[in-house]
Amino acid sequence: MDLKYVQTTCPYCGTGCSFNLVVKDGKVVGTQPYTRSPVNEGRVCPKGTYAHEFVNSPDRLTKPLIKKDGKFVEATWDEAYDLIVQKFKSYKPGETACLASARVSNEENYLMMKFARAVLKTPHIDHCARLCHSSTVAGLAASFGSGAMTNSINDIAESKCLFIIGSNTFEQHPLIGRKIVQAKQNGAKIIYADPRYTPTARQADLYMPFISGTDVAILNGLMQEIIKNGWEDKEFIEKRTKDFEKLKEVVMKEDYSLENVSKISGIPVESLKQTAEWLGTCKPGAILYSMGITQHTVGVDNVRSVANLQMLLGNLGKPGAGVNALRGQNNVQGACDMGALPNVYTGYQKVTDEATRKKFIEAWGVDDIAEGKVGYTVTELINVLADKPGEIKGLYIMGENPMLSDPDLHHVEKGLKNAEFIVVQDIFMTETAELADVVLPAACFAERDGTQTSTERRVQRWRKAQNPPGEAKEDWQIICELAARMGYEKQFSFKSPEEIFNEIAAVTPSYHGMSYARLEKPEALHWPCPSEDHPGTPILHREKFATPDGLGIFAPIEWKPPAEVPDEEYPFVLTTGRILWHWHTGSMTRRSVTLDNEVPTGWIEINPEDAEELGIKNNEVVRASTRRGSVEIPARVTPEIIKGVMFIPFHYKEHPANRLTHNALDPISKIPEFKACAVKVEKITKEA
Ligand SMILES: Nc1nc2c(c(=O)[nH]1)N[C@H]1C(S)=C(S)[C@@H](COP(=O)(O)OP(=O)(O)OC[C@H]3O[C@@H](n4cnc5c(=O)[nH]c(N)nc54)[C@H](O)[C@@H]3O)O[C@H]1N2
Ligand SMILES: Nc1nc2c(c(=O)[nH]1)N[C@H]1C(S)=C(S)[C@@H](COP(=O)(O)OP(=O)(O)OC[C@H]3O[C@@H](n4cnc5c(=O)[nH]c(N)nc54)[C@H](O)[C@@H]3O)O[C@H]1N2
Ligand code: SF4
Ligand SMILES: [Mo]
Repeated sequence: MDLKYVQTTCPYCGTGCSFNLVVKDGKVVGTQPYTRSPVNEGRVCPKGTYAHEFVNSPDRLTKPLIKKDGKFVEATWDEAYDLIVQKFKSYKPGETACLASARVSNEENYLMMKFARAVLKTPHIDHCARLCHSSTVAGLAASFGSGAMTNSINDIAESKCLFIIGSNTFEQHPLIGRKIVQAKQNGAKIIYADPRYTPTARQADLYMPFISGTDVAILNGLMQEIIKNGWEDKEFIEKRTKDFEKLKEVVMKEDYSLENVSKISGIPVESLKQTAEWLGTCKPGAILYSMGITQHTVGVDNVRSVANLQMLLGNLGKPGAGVNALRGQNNVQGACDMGALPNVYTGYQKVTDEATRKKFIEAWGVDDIAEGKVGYTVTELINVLADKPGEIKGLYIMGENPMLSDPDLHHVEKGLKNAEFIVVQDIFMTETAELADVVLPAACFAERDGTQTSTERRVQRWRKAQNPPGEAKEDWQIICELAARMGYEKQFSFKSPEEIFNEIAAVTPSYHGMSYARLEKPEALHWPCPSEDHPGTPILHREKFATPDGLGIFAPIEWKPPAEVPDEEYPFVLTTGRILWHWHTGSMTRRSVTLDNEVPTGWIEINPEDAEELGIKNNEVVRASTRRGSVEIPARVTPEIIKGVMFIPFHYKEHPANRLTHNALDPISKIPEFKACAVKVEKITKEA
């Protein structure tokens, strides 16, 4: 028997834990702790423990598939490539769009970005960060000049006060949850605000349930109370920030008195007072947030309010402090860093800057690339496909499943069906792949080398443990082979992920000093790492912010309700999200026997008082409807959700939450309002 251990990083969440894959006779059969990673020190959550289970699933795609007369038939790679090239060559620049993937490596996202801009010459490239932290990227860039998590994961344990709002850290970033426990053991106060009493709430010294969509009001109220008590950091405000007076004008309004905020949010005045006092007097303090803050039509406003609060308290640029936006997918930070976004090249270099465009034309050795305009975001792309048929004709989707993950699935389906030609590159036959014309079988994380960048900007290695199944190929190889057939062999002549990484480092200032050799050590490197002798940067904004004048910018923000609020017909707020055991659209975790056995079906959480009014019992199958559609789904009647709000996890294709959600977008970040829309719930009366 041949047994080996291959160290790699987890393919699930942005925490970036490491573990060993156990390889027996050439096949991945299990995981074992890798104790030298400073992130998780050998510990992992259940998804990490069972990350091997989907790898050799019998459902893996093993051959290219071409749809003929509505049915998929197996094809050779040559046949698949020929068809794709013939179609893609027939479209004008801008008639195609690419979706990159937070599931694949930096190298592969970089190549997808290069393929879109240099080969297809389209400005339309984006990925699921749009649905996730686009509000963070836009909001923090406006406040601090840079849109990433400011501090490191280990740093969280040093905090004296943790304010967690809109992040269910213990289920969604479990090994960051461990740092919360460590901070608590070190005497930190833990404050948790969330409409649901989640496993994270159980760790809190103070838990504040509230109505979804009232975050700005809460944050403004807290700032008013802090200023009234003189708890603001006057020196920090004076030396490091500007526009404080503008902030004050808004937050000191009567609208944001604790009494008014209590009425809007449902949080008792006493809890708000206690929170303000702990925030104001227990320093340094850190904020942890995630989708509860970002996924709103006011997502950018929410993020800027969080930034306001931390600047007010002087909680930036030092250990134990920070605005810690917990990035979701394993490599969503990296996919953004690689420029798989419609407005930037790698390292957030703007596409509208002509000098930057020239730099990439030269670096890539091409005559021309996509014009220097901002392309469509994922959410706009779906709207264009649905409402202006013919404008976008060809789609290349790598490692995303919008037919379950995008808002308002009827609308998504209409859009995708309007596309003339769709290529999906995935490891499984997904709901989206079903609508494709060509499906390309990809290798998974365990089957390739590469790098991924975690939420704390730490760039870490993936290492190949087994060969891909059947004829599946690594994503980077597929893109290179396709580009070569499109006439760009020279520009895509990479022989290994390391060669691609070296090109990334050359064109990206924040990755400039990185190489595979330097990433070998267990702690790897945090960007920015501008030169070969630079140690990397775990904490941002130490001396100054990344804005042109180095000052952080306060933004006066007024509270606005969600785009759709409850009324007589749809009397409750629907919010959606995740659970510990499953991952998004379930393509991987629902094929993981252990994980799927834990929680094999979805539900809608309903407060007991609401359930009683509706005459609904625990476990009864009910109909939940919004203006977009209906699902039949078991009710979970529980006091763990605030009255007036209901929650559905979006993992289950049997009762897809996104048939109900709303495609209303934040005007700046274009993120949809996954966290609040109006819903009604009815008993299903059996017909006689
Ligand atoms: N197990 C597991 N872990 C994951 C994922 C997964 O699918 N499964 N996905 C990963 C990804 S991509 C991401 S982005 C992260 C997301 O991580 P989180 O943001 O922590 O997860 P969510 O469940 O989407 O939402 C977090 C919380 O927001 C609360 N919430 C609802 N409405 C509001 C509101 O209006 N305001 C506030 N402040 N809070 C509200 C919800 O009750 C929920 O507890 O998780 C990552 N980790
Ligand atoms: N209602 C509601 N909807 C939401 C959210 C919410 O909170 N509520 N959250 C949103 C957020 S934050 C996110 S990030 C999105 C996630 O949305 P998606 O990214 O669309 O969801 P995933 O299920 O993670 O899809 C990833 C796909 O990549 C495939 N894959 C995995 N590994 C590889 C690989 O190595 N190569 C290739 N080619 N494919 C691979 C998987 O099989 C899967 O089909 O969902 C969003 N949708
Ligand atoms: S916390 Fe995240 S990175 Fe760590 S093992 Fe769990 S899913 Fe993987
Ligand atoms: Mo996400």
